[in-house]
Amino acid sequence: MKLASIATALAAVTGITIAAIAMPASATTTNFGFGNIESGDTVGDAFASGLSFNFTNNNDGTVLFKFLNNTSGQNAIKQFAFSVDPTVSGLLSGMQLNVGNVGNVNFAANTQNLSQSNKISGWDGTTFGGGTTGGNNKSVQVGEQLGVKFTGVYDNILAALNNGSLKVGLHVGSLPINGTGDGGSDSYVNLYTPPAPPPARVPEPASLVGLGLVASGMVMVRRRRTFAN
Ligand SMILES: [Ca+2]
Ligand SMILES: [Ca+2]
Repeated sequence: MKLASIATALAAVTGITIAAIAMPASATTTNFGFGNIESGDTVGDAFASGLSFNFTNNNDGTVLFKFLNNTSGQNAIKQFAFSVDPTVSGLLSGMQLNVGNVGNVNFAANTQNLSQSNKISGWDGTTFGGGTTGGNNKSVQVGEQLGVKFTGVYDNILAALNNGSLKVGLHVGSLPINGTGDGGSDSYVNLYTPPAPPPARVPEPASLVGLGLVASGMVMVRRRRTFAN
């Protein structure tokens, strides 16, 4: 059964239209993980999988980003930073911090450079962001959340995150050093799926056969030369 007819059959049974099935972008919340910055510091690399953010469509022209720390230990998110490519410069505006925070969290706006961001491919400089107002205490510690609200169009923001024109970075402190101290820090960047490169040109079978003949011919020549010597 072809995909279209499966969808039609499904629609007949469930009453869900094909359009609804085919548009995952209409979901109201999307989650993103964070990854390590290549060639950057390694002190916090083991914690990347416990850091994430999600953003939700408030359906009133605003979106809410939530930064989550589900690592373990004393690790504390002390800074977040957005890099917005000039091609999508109007994407997010009217930033409001501390919207729906969980735990003892308080951030203030700043445009401080994200450390190690010089090693992030395509990072355009910190366009806007925020940092803790009180060291570890007001940072996003394990189990806590920071909420940041913007005016913006959800689908456009999702598209920009997915094509890398919008990037999100974190700086985390109080990371364990050699299992003894807790004064390390490291930065992270959101994970995304880079646009697929153009398909590689695959040699046709005929030319592969040709290459094979050339290669075996060269071997034969080499062998003959060996015998001649
Ligand atoms: Ca790292
Ligand atoms: Ca805290």
